[in-house]
Amino acid sequence: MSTLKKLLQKKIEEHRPRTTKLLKEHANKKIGEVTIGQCIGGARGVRSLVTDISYLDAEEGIRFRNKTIPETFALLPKVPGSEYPYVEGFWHFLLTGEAPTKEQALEVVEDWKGRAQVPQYVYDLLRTMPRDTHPMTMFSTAILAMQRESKFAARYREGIKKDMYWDPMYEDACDILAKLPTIGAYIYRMKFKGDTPIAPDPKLDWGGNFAHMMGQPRPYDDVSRMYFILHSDHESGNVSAHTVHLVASALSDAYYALSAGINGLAGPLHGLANEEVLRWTQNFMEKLGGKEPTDEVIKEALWATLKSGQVIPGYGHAVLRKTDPRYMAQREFCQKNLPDYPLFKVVSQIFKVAPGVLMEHGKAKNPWPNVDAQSGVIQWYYGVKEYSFYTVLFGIGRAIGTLANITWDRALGYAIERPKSLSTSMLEEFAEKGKSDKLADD
Ligand code: CMX
Repeated sequence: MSTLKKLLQKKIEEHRPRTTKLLKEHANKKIGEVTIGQCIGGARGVRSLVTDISYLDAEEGIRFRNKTIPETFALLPKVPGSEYPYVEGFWHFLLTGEAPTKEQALEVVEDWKGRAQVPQYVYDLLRTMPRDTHPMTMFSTAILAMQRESKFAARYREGIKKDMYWDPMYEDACDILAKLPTIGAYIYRMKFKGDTPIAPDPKLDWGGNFAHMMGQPRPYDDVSRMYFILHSDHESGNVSAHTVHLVASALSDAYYALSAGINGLAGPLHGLANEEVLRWTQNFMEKLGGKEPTDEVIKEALWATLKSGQVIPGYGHAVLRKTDPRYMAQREFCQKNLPDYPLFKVVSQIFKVAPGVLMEHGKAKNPWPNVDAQSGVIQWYYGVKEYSFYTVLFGIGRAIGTLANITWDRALGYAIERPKSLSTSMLEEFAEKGKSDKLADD
């Protein structure tokens, strides 16, 4: 058993009594109430999920295992010659809550290399799809197609005990993660680079290998490491994370669950917003025809978008009420590496103008930018200009957090998810009388 898996097993065994005690002794303690607004409004703020892997504070933003983004980057062993950590070490950290030593991170690097071979049928399948298929559809299909490899599904069929479910779930998670950079880069080069895939380099780490297979020189390897870590996890209630958790709660394996989560990430209100941001900004710059944009011109363009009934992509958030620290981490990267790049300047100018416009518009509860407002500009600068690919990058990152979560879901024996629905007439009764006669327990 690998060092990581042994440590994970120890952490699981230490943690289980906490969950058991909560369920046995405190199951009926209240932690919140549900309003009609929450019932109709996407369960916003309903406390009904549990994860110890990340926590999203409305003001502060995300913490991974109780560490802020800068603390996380500082804590983890760095790839030699690089300013960013091994993504493999971050996986160790997310799973166990302990920062790995360099040796422990390297053990994961080696483990994943042994699992990285993508089955030929995945390439064959991708090649049969029309070339104009969206990269997210290809990505999700590739993951789903590999379901036949699932160790969880095989062990379940054989009759594995419930307290061991986490073991094959962990194995599936590692098998999938090891392959995702190769699949992502293959889709990119098949679709956008004249069908010229680049074979992985066995000497490189996960992030470095992705950059290599994309055909991108340094420092794109650091961009990849930063990007994948920043996008990994954002609590359990966002569409992609929640979908993965929900599907896995039916004991569907990690392939089914992740593929479903990727489909949720493909929505324009979620991950696809990073594609939309670039599309919006490029259209805007094209209309300017090379002229330097003034704040006034940007304001007009933002209002035109709002008046046409569309959202300003990259702004707003269901939980956050301040600028997303993931936005800030990427902004700092841009300030250091591409301070004078015209597209970055426009994105910065939008940052100056858009919150005021959204406040005046008066609808969005959060007028500040989220992660998606800043990520595309970095890709564009380094030559990855095919913005329909950007959500695949998000998806590779998001797999890390969601797969860590479903490994723990199985370790702690979380139940199949099944919230209760009410009818509109029941809600109307609650609105009028504070209760519903149709519900026996009210
Ligand atoms: N531009 C215009 N209107 C916006 C807005 C934006 N950026 N953000 C929110 N609003 C509107 C909503 O559409 C809603 O309008 P209606 O009352 O007409 O339905 C109103 O403001 C209230 O919404 P909210 O409570 O502030 O936001 P929600 O929790 O409902 O939605 C989100 C959150 C992210 C979907 C929304 O802010 C949005 O659509 N943003 C733009 C898309 C985007 O950037 N998504 C990426 C989020 C991060 C990620 O998951 O990757």
